[in-house]
Amino acid sequence: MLKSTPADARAMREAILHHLTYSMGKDAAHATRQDWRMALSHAVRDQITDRWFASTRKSYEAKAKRVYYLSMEFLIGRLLEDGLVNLRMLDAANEALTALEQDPAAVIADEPDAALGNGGLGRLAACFLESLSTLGVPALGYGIRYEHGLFEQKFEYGRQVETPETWLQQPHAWEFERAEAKYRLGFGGSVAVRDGRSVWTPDEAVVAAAYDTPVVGWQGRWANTLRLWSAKPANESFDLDSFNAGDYIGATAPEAQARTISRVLYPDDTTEAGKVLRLKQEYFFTAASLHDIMRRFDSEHDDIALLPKKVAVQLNDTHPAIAGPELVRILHDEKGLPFDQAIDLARGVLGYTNHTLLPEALERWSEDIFHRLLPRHLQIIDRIDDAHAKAHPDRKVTIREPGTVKMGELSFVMAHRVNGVSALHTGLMKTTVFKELDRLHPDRIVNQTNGVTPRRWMLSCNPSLAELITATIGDGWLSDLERLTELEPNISDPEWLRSFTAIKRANKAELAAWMAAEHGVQVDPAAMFDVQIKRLHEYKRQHLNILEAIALWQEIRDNPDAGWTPRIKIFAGKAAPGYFFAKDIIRLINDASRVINDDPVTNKYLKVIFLPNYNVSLAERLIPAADLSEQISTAGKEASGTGNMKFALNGALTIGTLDGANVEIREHVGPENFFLFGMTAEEVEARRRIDGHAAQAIATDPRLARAIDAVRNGTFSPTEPGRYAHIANNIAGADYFLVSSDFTDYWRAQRAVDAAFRDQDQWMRMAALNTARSGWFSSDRTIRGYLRDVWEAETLV
Ligand code: GL9
Repeated sequence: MLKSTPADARAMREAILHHLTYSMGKDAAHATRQDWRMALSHAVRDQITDRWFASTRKSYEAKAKRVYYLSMEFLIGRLLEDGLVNLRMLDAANEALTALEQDPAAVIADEPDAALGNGGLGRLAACFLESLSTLGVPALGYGIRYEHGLFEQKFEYGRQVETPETWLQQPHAWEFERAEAKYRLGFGGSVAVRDGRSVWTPDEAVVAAAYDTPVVGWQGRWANTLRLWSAKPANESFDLDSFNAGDYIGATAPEAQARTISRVLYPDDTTEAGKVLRLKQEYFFTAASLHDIMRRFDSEHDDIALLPKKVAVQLNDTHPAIAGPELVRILHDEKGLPFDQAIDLARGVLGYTNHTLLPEALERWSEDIFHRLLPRHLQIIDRIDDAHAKAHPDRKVTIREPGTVKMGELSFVMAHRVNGVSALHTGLMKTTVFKELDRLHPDRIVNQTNGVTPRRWMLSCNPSLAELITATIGDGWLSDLERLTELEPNISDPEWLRSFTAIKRANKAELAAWMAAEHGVQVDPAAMFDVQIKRLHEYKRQHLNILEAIALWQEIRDNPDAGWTPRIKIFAGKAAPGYFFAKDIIRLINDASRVINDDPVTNKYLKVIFLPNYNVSLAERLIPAADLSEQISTAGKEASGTGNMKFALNGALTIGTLDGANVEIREHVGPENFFLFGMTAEEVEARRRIDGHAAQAIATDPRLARAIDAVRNGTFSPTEPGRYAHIANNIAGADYFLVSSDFTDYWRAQRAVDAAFRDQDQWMRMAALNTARSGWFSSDRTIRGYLRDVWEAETLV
């Protein structure tokens, strides 16, 4: 047993060598980079495990209320560096590895990115887990252990090509398989009434097997568990008869069938295919989690009425919405509680977070599929709907409609609190999708503006800036991010500002060197790094950004000597495989970048780069090096955004619309340190009602007209001139996302950005003010808000 704490390099070195020998079975002379990475991971894991046990013991001793975060997605990225940073062992590890003649950065980067999420929703879940541990809240995250996370993206001739992600094919040290935590779950079958009780007899079963990953908080004071479920066949013994008869594939079919459930993360929730499988995934992880939660509750308490006092279950969007009827089924059908009491208890436990108002993302299931997979749940949902009708005779909203089950309404009715993720979004929930339900339950909707963990999104990804901050104000900011305001007086000190500027410059130089080495593109670190990184979606308007780049390119060509501000436009992001318009936007950006970057007249001033395979690790590389953060969604569409917060925290200025959390970011950093443009959510609604709004906008802006023409006439696709005509026609035609109508003001704001960037001192002051005033956007603050307003739970450290 290793007793020493490897905070010093010598102890760390011993721990690494110990694990290299006894966990990896290698000696240093023959160890691969992966062996070193695993040995280091084990050394760190030992430290985490002790703290993890201590936290679990404390939670049981205190009989504390536990918070359960149910999410289809946890976009956790790499864990080794996170662990090293939170345990403050990074320096020791660096020193130890160097002494062992290993490159620490390469060893850390050897870890596969756990990409068990699509975007903001999944990354938020990961930040929340880290903050729950930092704050010492007894909590578990529950999700699915997908064999294949989000697809990998490559470009072929500018086109997105998807290949399967295979994170589990490389070893990692973080999860513990829990042979004892297995639950059998049913699908299909029939419901019979016996002795007045409904009994569901499924005709298909799978087993959910638990894999636990410890999540350690800042300074290792607490660690919680991320429990991911893997689907296994209910009947482990495989079909020996088939096998003996020579049908080797047939013999493994039942196993393959069962495992399908946890095979892949859905690349979005709008694809038609695989509806049945998706509903199975949702029930699978939700039901397994609830059984686990109830088992833990029953082992600690014998009064079921205590449930809402001891258990808080948060539904991350509607994906786990089946938790309502499943909990009612457990309490009523299995435990024999009266139906109304079962509903009340379940509602006392459940909270629901809405993450989007986009109609296509608000889940609805066909009655047919539901009936086939979950016949008892459908009956329960009907009774929930009836009970709601009885309590509110004048209600004008139902959970069920002929042929459909509406999961948003179900989640709302079954939760005691429903929250939005930014002030604007929460307000819009009340006036749009949940208007009627808000009228019936006026206290149910609350706001919890999103946040991000400063441990990963500053300390780990931007160590030099973190060091400057700590040297200036001490390290209290890491657990109390609003203390960053103490930086403000220093910003007027020229020497301090020079340090701040030098760090941004060095981060940019590092990114430039990486882009040259990995992607063969040369950029000048003195140019403005203008970054838009997020999933591809029309509402996020990457096409507005590229249209502005095209117009700028044309303008520079016309007048090359007008003193342009050099700019590198960097894009990254994945499009859902079935979202063809979004994929065409990627291709357009790639095609345009080739033409623009090759233009000797303009490429001193403008370059466009689309980096492939955006993921958490790439975000960690880009954000510290950004000057300008593009947050340009059509107002009313981006529920919050969280990238916007990471950029501001790392000293990038935002160009953005009044959408999602941009509104609150602007209020915090000050309107003079934020480049605002575009219509408000209200103006957007009014504008859409004007016939020919796009044509009107184009008629008054020749720059816009010319840029759209270039897209339409094949300037960027000379071998296939019509390739992008449909994009041009969309922007000039129906233009639902109002690219044309916001273009002129976007152009104006961009030129204000150019002018501001030319005064580097002033720009850097503004950048530093963004850092100093972003403290409110810590996920610690968000979690405190949930604890107070939704979970009514306490912290134990
Ligand atoms: C999202 C919203 O679109 C974002 O604005 C928000 O910041 C996050 C977290 O609350 O949730 N909702 C949603 O469905 N996604 C979000 O990012 N989508 C993905 O995660 C792909």
